[in-house]
Amino acid sequence: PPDVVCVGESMVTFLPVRPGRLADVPAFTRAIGGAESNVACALAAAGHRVKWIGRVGRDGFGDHLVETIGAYGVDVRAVDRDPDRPTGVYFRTADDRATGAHEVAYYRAGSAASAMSPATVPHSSVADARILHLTGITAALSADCLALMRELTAPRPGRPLLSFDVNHRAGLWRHGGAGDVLLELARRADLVFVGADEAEVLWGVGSPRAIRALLAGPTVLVVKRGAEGAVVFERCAEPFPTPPLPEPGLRPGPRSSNAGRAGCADTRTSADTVTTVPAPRVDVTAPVGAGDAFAAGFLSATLRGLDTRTRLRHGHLMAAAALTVPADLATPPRRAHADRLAALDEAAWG
Ligand code: KDG
Repeated sequence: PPDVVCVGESMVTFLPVRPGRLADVPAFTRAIGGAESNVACALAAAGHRVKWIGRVGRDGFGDHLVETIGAYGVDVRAVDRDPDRPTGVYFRTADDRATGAHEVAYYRAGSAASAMSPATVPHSSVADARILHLTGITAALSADCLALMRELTAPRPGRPLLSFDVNHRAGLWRHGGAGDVLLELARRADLVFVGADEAEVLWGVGSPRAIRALLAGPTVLVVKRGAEGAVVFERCAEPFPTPPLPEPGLRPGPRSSNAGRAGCADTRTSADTVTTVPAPRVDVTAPVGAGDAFAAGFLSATLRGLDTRTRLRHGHLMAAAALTVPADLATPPRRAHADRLAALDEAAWG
């Protein structure tokens, strides 16, 4: 069975050959995008068993996505092919060096993935995983996709640990509703990733403690604050209902120091443990994909049973790799290298 199942739309991404307005860019290079498959690829590269479930067209771009994501070692056998609807694509401009502004042009309305529904991704297709990873992007794609998200996030016995990245994409929510829908879904998850900036836009709260007050349900809440680092609130050192098993062939890292501490049994009333880790300083080429890489690093270290601080460090390290390339996906540091970096004193990161 897979360690992680990721469900969501993947798209062929077109990156500009030079900076400037979308109107002026003369040519684009092809890459792949899609927040959930980005997480899947990074997790597979880190040595985990991962399945990606999505829908693509029965077209060349669909072939490209399935083949490329499969080449990362992700199980793509459950990807549905739509003979009538096309694979989604999107174009982006380079970030303005001074302001970080960029343009995104999605061509995904009516895409094969927008026709995902509770019928196309039944519970049985995700039930055997240890973690189900979803993002708020899927909720914005269509009414059927929102119904799918509600179905997959509904509490039910035996549901895998639910990991949810809020991933607010303003361009997909032009008709409004993002704040309410994303809050509803995030509150149903066990583990939530959210940027302090997106929480401010969505819910008018930007401080980590205020975000935690709003999102009190999830056992683990990760608030990302860009270059300032990330803070984790957790009700219990181990977010898994059962202790994580070491991966075959993987050396276990440092174990959670406060696993089993009093209060873990009642995750709703026990006090939070708060852990903050600064981000390493990197020269940013493009932030796109960094959030997905962060989630993958954190989930990878979680699956390995590493302690909270080390989970955050692996998140930052994966994100740092993604920040230094123009595309979503970077070659992540090899596990042994990442473990050595994660063991360094944080003062050495800056
Ligand atoms: O996180 C990166 C994604 O934003 C990018 O790959 C495209 O999935 C995407 C989206 O919907 O914006």
